Amino acid sequence: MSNPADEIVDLLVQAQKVLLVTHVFPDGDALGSQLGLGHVLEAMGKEVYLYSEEPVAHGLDFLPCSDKFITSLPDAYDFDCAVALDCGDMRRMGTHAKTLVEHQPFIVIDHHAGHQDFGDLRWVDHSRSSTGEMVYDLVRLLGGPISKDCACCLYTAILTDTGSFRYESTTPHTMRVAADLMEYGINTTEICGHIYDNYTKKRLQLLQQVLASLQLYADDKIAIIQVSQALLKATGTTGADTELFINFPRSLKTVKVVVFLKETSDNLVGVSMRAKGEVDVAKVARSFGGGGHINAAGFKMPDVTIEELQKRLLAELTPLV
Ligand SMILES: [Mn+2]
Repeated sequence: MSNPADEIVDLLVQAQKVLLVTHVFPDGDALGSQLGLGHVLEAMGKEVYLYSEEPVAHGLDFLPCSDKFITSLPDAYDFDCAVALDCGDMRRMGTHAKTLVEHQPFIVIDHHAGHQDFGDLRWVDHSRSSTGEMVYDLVRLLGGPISKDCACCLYTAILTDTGSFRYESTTPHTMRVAADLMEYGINTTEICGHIYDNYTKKRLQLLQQVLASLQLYADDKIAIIQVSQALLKATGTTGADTELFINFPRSLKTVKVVVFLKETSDNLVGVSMRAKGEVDVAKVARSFGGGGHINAAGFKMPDVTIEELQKRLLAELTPLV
């Protein structure tokens, strides 16, 4: 069987007009991969369209060309190929997922465990730290030029999806790719500053309140935090401001699982889970209709209160820790 990465390279070399998409509420890996590949394809003389349902959120708008995204699909839908990056599930592409995936050929590059197959040509590797790491290897095969801007995007993708090279998915290859990207003259301290030390006062005050909601169970092995719409309103923040908050309870020595319960504006409760070691939170997320990685997963549930859902989750999680 031929390597899907080689087949993707063949398609991209031939293509002139390329559409790049990712998942809704895109994170560093999603946007970094999309932009990183976009920079290379553009340098190869191709016409590149970067699609995202929403404009790039504050915090990731330092990424070079993050202002180039289109938020609606062009009328003339005549791309030579479309590529979905970091999308574990077709539905995660958002409102226009069905239209998007009808495009042929539709290429998928992803590293999510429990990836739901879609598209025509898939390169899915669960062992990879990030889609950014895969895009780097693809770009090497493609032989396209890596600019400093491209290196910044791919480095950000890898940095954010590995929790700053701390998660188990970080391999020697991940570090070599990061080292190679540093050779292009990117300022990694500055990138870390953009990612980690870029809070607004409102956001820090929101964190203060969210951490005040901390509850510990099962001999301090399960930590639960939550945020309500009322709290977002009171602090003048949005759901996007809670990004990475889940990592704070993770710092507790005894903790094995962190649950973050988020009341969303559309009357759903969003749940993010992070685990250390052997606890498989993706399995738990799947039993609630969601998905993710073994130690980073989530789901959304309608018609339920935070309290009810917390009770049900504790029943599932307690035997696992
Ligand atoms: Mn990712």
